[in-house]
Amino acid sequence: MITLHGFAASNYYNLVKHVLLYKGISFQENLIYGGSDELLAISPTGKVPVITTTEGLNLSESSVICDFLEETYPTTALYPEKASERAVVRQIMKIAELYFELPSRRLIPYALSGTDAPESVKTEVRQVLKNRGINALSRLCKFSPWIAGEQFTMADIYVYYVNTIVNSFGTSQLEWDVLAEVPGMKEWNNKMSQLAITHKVEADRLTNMPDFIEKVTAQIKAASTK
Ligand SMILES: N[C@@H](CCC(=O)N[C@@H](CS)C(=O)NCC(=O)O)C(=O)O
Repeated sequence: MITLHGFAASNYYNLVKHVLLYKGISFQENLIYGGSDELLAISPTGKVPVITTTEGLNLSESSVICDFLEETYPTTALYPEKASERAVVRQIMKIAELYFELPSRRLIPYALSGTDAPESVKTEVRQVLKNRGINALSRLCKFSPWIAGEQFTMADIYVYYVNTIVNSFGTSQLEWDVLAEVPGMKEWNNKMSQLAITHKVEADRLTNMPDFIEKVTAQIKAASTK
């Protein structure tokens, strides 16, 4: 059986979990946080998520895990059959990661420590979100009804969990409803949030949150006393 290592407060962890649940793959979860030797033994970057496959291979990087799961469990396909259409799905995922997720992540330390990000950081983040993320996703996404068109794909799952970071940290630190800038995205996001699997993943996230916050607060305290 596959083991999914990580913690449910992580959006990357949750997107892989959503894929596992969607495909009906049996898996068990192993709660593990960043910074532990146990994690470094299975994840070269010390980040989650990691899966241990049925052959005992440890694999990290969420998009790589998504591809592995698709190739190993092709039924209930999450990529289109045509190579060009698959590439478009991956293009949406990559752009969302680079220009939505990563700039928004820069705001996480400020939000978690209850401080306001410096104006210079906010300006940079706003620029990447607008000039790259919003503009590119507005051109690429179809929302008819799914993000890449008629078929529900990996990009629907991937971008939904990217958006949890954009929504939580972009919106709070920048006071800006970023998703509203991409025509059709808010309605689609809302539809995604109502799926049964999303509800299950979200319930587990809420259960893990207090433990996660305790860990992060302890880390922030330890770093400030060094
Ligand atoms: N590019 C990685 C990013 C994973 C990532 O940033 N994970 C965070 C949790 S959301 C993490 O493990 N943080 C712990 C740390 O950096 O020590 C992926 O796609 O899986």
